Amino acid sequence: MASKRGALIVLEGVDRAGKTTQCKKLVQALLENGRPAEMMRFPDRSTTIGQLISAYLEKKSDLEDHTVHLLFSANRWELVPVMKKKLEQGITLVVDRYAFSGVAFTSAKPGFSLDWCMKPDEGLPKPDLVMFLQLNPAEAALRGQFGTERYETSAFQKAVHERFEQLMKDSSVNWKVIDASQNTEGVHNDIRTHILNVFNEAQNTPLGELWR
Ligand code: Z5A
Repeated sequence: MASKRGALIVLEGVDRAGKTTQCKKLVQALLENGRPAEMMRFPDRSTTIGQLISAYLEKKSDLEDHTVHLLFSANRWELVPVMKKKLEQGITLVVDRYAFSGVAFTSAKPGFSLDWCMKPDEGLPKPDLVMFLQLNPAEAALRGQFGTERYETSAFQKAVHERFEQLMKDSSVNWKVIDASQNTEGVHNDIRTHILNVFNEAQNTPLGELWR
């Protein structure tokens, strides 16, 4: 009998919503419960493509907007074989940002439609669950000043948030909204209630294709 696949769980949200904190906590909790799990993050700055993206985000280089969008997508596609292998091995992947960030950030720039932005990521492994960590800008500001990377301004983050709201209307994706203004444990507990059903579903259904 084929082994049961792992679940693909994505955490999304605006800047400082706590995605990285919660991805780490979730992986730790899953491991403690005896469930094989690993964290991934996008962009993955360790690859050759990821290094181009990293230099762009750090404002060490400039890239044309369509080009950088395609690089972010390519950075996901280059990791698809690794993701599929791990999922087939029964490892659950907890992913810090995915194609939804790709679409939300580029489509917040002038002249980009959601449709155009979604195309390059069509067919990626479809997450079994996407949790959006909801945090308003005033609460995010309490968590510290913006850093120095590209996109870290309040006007741009507001536009990104609006694009996420549009993406969340798509019922083909299993979205859950989490109140990220709670303390770290409170957010973690909410996340854990949402993942209860995901494993059964993942084990009984093949991995889907995003936006297809
Ligand atoms: N981008 C793109 O344009 N296209 C794409 O396809 C993709 C991404 C995938 C990557 O940034 C940038 O690339 C990002 C989107 C764009 N640009 N922006 N903005 P990154 O992934 O390297 O870094 P980040 O995602 O921007 O990190 P973040 O959003 O700033 O942080 P976070 O992961 O959501 O939060 P955190 O690191 O867990 O916590 C932030 C702080 O809040 C920290 O001090 C914590 O201790 C604190 N924190 C966390 N949780 C709480 C709670 N519950 N209460 C109080 N304080 C908390």
